Amino acid sequence: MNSSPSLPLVDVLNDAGLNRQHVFDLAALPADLVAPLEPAPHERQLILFGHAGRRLWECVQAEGIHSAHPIDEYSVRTVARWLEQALPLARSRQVFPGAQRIGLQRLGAIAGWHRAAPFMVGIDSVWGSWFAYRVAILTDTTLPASAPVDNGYPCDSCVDKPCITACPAGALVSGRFNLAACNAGRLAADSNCALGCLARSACPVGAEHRYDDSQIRHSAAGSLAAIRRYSSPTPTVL
Ligand code: B12
Ligand code: SF4
Ligand code: SF4
Repeated sequence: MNSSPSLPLVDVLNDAGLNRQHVFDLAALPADLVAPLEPAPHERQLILFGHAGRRLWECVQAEGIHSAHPIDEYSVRTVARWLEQALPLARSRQVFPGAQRIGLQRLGAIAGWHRAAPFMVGIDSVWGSWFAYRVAILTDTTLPASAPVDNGYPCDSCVDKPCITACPAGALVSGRFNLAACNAGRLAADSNCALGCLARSACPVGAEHRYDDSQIRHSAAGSLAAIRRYSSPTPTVL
């Protein structure tokens, strides 16, 4: 359902909550997706690690990480540990999280993980929208490339589409996601979705995998801060 059978010691990743993995041959990916990563000649594959469901956040909490980006810190550390055990001879370079802009949802679409819900987060019939992309590395490995998964796409057969009516900003009503309306809705002083997308939570698919409230607030706070930076009339100097 998630795991790439081509990865050694995949249970280590699954147990750690990084329970979605996909191995891509760089040569088979669209050139414009790969180019920003500037692969070196020896870098032949991209391995993408994601999480689905609640396990990852439980592990982050259990490790008591209190940095500004606890999920990234945990995920990067976990992949590094896994690489040492599973592929000790591999040369690898982390490209996400990182400075490069990488189209994670495009990679997800190729892996069979991503088709967009009306609120633009990827969704499938197993996990609902409760999954995300955590780490991507380039490697010199020659692992078997993963086959795309097909967990089904629930939105076509969803008659009532409760996500659309749950959005207080009406950002989904036109049939095309209105990012400006979403941003304005979240930035409003009386917003009730600034720290958790009500459309996402209204979707019944994969509800059993819905993140813990503290994880929802944590992730939403990150995207809210990004929206504030984009919307600020004064450029933010980092
Ligand atoms: C910038 C960004 C945002 C911006 C705006 C998005 C935009 N205009 O593109 C803001 C800050 C608003 C945002 C919000 C959120 N984001 Co965001 N975001 C990103 C980021 C960093 C870059 C997207 C991008 O521009 N890519 C560049 C293009 C070239 O890549 P692409 O894959 O080809 O482009 C796709 C996206 O741009 C997407 N898209 C277009 N418009 C919008 C609008 C929104 C709101 C989203 C989420 C996607 C989206 O469609 C494109 C084709 O698939 C990605 C991570 C990444 N590196 O991809 C996360 C990412 C898309 N976000 C993610 C999430 C979870 C969210 C939030 C739910 C976070 C939260 N808890 O609040 C909210 C969405 C709330 C909502 N719907 O109301 C996840 C989605 C996971 C999934 N299952 O698909 C990603 C992949 C991050 C991750 N590590 O997993 N996000
Ligand atoms: S409520 Fe229906 S249309 Fe909306 S995301 Fe869920 S399955 Fe898709
Ligand atoms: S964050 Fe709020 S405004 Fe944006 S899609 Fe979700 S419910 Fe609508």
